[in-house]
Amino acid sequence: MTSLNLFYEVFIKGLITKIESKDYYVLSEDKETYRCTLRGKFKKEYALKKDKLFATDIASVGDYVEFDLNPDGTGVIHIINERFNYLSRKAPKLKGSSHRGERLEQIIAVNIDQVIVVSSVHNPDFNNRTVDRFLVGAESAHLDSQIIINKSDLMADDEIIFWKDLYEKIGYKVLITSAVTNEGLNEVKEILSKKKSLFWGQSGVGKSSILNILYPHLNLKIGKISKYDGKGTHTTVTSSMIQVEDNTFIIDTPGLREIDPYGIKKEDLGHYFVDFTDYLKECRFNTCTHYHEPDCGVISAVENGNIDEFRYDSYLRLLDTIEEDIIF
Ligand SMILES: Nc1nc2c(ncn2[C@@H]2O[C@H](COP(=O)(O)OP(=O)(O)O)[C@@H](O)[C@H]2O)c(=O)[nH]1
Ligand SMILES: [Mg+2]
Ligand SMILES: [Zn+2]
Repeated sequence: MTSLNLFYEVFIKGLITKIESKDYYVLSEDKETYRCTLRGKFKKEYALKKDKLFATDIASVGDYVEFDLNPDGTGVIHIINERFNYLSRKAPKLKGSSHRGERLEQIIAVNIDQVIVVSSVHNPDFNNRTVDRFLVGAESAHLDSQIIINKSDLMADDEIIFWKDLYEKIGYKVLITSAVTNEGLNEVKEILSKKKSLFWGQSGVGKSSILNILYPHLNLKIGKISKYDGKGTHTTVTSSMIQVEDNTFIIDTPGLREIDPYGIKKEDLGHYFVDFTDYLKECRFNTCTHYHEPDCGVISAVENGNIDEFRYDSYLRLLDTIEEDIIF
């Protein structure tokens, strides 16, 4: 007897929102979260190239996937869709060794609509270099970013306005906020609406406080410094995506206090300072690093006030880090 083996596979579509060890939490279109594992072929791919891959290369927070269900209600991911963008950083060194294998780039999250760089005016003090570092990370991933300057209740207005003007002149939207007086929070909610936003900023600037006021049901812990667990293992840097409203997601990155943008070459760094771009074509050398070279358009622009000195100072600091850390 012949039997026709009709092979129907009905997959459920969803979004990876959290990863814990080998468990992938997938939010389906019907708003249920399923605990899933990766199908064997993905696991094999990972096992074979373990020294060259991070698990997040294969499946990361923000990936759109398709899975089917086991009888016990858990799922198995069969399809991982192509990513339209990703944010990565230079992987931390493992204890007592060099970087893991040859793989230096570690993916933090994928399919992101915008980066929200969160800073504060005091406690911790506003640090323009840190803000610039985050902006460069976002620019190098071709992601839009906006800036929040929080704790406005702790500082006189003129100092805050100085920084707001500086960044708005460059082209970034800047929101001044306070989780104490609620200044600016409605505007924050508006820019987050219907998007996937990655919240990026030092510990203590007020990210959780702002989110708790906007979305009280989140009940995030305040004042908890999400510590790197000290072991320096790569698994500690797991980001997670929280659905705060329909189609509105926040990507939280605990433990990711600082970022080392990955793979930026010295001669490319200037391209990620958006206020430099008009002047780059005036450099005599196309490999100009805008540091010591003659006939540099950027240096001229700093000298005649078209590029802000604070930004140029940040640029030089970052250029230094690249020289020390990245081996070509
Ligand atoms: N004065 C003041 N304190 C704030 C503000 N936002 C947060 N804080 C305080 O700053 C500390 C760190 O806040 P938290 O939201 O945990 O920061 P996170 O690490 O960025 O998530 C807590 O003690 C908060 O109460 C603000 O706008 N003004
Ligand atoms: Mg927090
Ligand atoms: Zn130059």
